[in-house]
Amino acid sequence: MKRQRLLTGIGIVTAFLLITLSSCKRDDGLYMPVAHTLPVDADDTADSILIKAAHVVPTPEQVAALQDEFIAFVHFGPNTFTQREWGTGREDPGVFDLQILDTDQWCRAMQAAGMKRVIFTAKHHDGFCLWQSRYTRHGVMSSPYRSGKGDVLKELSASCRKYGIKLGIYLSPADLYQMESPGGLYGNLSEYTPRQIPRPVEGRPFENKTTFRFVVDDYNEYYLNQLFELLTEYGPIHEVWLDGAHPKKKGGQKYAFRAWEKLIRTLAPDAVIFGRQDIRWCGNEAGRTRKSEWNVIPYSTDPVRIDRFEDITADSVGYREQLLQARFLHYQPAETNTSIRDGWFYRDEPSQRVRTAEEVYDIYERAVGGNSIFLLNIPPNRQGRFPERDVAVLETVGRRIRKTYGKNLLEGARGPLEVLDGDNQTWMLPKGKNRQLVITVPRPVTVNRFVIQESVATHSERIEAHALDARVNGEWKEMAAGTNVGYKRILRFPPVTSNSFRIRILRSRLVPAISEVSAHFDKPSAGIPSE
Ligand code: FUL
Repeated sequence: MKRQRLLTGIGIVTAFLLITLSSCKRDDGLYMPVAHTLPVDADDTADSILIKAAHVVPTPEQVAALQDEFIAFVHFGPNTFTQREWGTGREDPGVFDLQILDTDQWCRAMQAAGMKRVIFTAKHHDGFCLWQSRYTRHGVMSSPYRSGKGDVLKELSASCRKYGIKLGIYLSPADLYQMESPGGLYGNLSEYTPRQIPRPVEGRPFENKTTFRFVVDDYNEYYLNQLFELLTEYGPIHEVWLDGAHPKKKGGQKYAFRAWEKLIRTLAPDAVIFGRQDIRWCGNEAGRTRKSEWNVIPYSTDPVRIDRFEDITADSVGYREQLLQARFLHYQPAETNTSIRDGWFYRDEPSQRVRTAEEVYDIYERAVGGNSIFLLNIPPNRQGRFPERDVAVLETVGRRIRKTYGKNLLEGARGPLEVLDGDNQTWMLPKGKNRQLVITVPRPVTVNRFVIQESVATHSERIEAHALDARVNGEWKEMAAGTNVGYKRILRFPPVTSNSFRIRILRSRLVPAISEVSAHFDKPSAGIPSE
């Protein structure tokens, strides 16, 4: 729970009030602390549940993940060479016939696109390890790459440092090699006994001397030992991606997630965990986004205690009506994950379809501008590089994002915009029907995008419906309407020229707090809807 206290639902008499949150309190003298998870109690009413929902805020690591906005996914491994999507676990490590690798080129392309972090498949479902693990021979150590001395993750980690990109790891819980090979540890029905993590390996000491003791079975010990290597020897790790897919199952293998979590929180305090309570899957792999992507999510059991998270795939999640059924309210942003290519792994040229820059830019605006994180996969080819076609798309998309969003056309505006800069500065919109922000710029501007952000870190997400008007020929004309806002909403609409704009809040949970408003012009292009 955060110590910060905040305003809960009092009416503000003045129209636009700049406040510093530390000075906020309710007029009845009561405080309601913000939290990342809040229980719904038996005596809660519909109103008090909504007040609670309006106090559920992200952790600092979730805020950082949201602010990274556009991030990269890299699927690489034996599948790149066998041209499969799912390996079998019975591949000879020799198939990973990598001769050259250029992770600097990956990072340059990510940088050109404006991506801030990358999640790398250190181990996919086939169990092949792309780093020099002490705990298996099934990986780069048995491949031709640098005569078995290569370490793909180490090279990527060095490039990330060089280009200022944060690193995350995908360590598939499903492991077909450990399932299928003689003596494999996955589902081997071994006993749960106390084990020391990391298990010492002769001649391969760890610099980090932290040790853990967990009661786990063989596969969980293996997984924890590998997590220890990844989280201590490859620079700060910002995300641990726990994939939910299982090509096969064996022996009723369970995952000791609470032990994994303890190890991750201790060794990688900046990391968010995908697939568990920190970040959720958006529910599809096609780049589709929901009309309203709420991040305050209803749970029937305490998300801080459960270790199995069901996929949330429904069209509507976190609406008012759904919150009223909740036993717990929890902040959990979605990642919109999709691939730039048809499939997660590189297959071939030119038949493997690559998304156009138009498509990627459209998903960017819907995902980032729809309160989620955009995780785009770019699979390296068999020459260890991002393919040229994919790089061209990333460069075009990055240029367009910078061109459109790099400049706020409301600069120099009169009124509340003057007080927008700085931390903890927020517009609290007044209570009642007349909640609106009027923004006037000195000279008319032509715009077709508006960005609105709520102060989610301190005031949660509260806006449920809003509209944008522009003053044209002395009359207000509605240009766009949307539902929730949260971390960020991008409104897209046909170009309009005006020097006065108005944001109307039509429905909200408590008094909404807006931290940022900006207007932009995106050069219209066929294929991207203006909505
Ligand atoms: C899925 C996996 O099965 C795919 O291979 C891919 O890694 C995707 C991102 O997640 O669950």
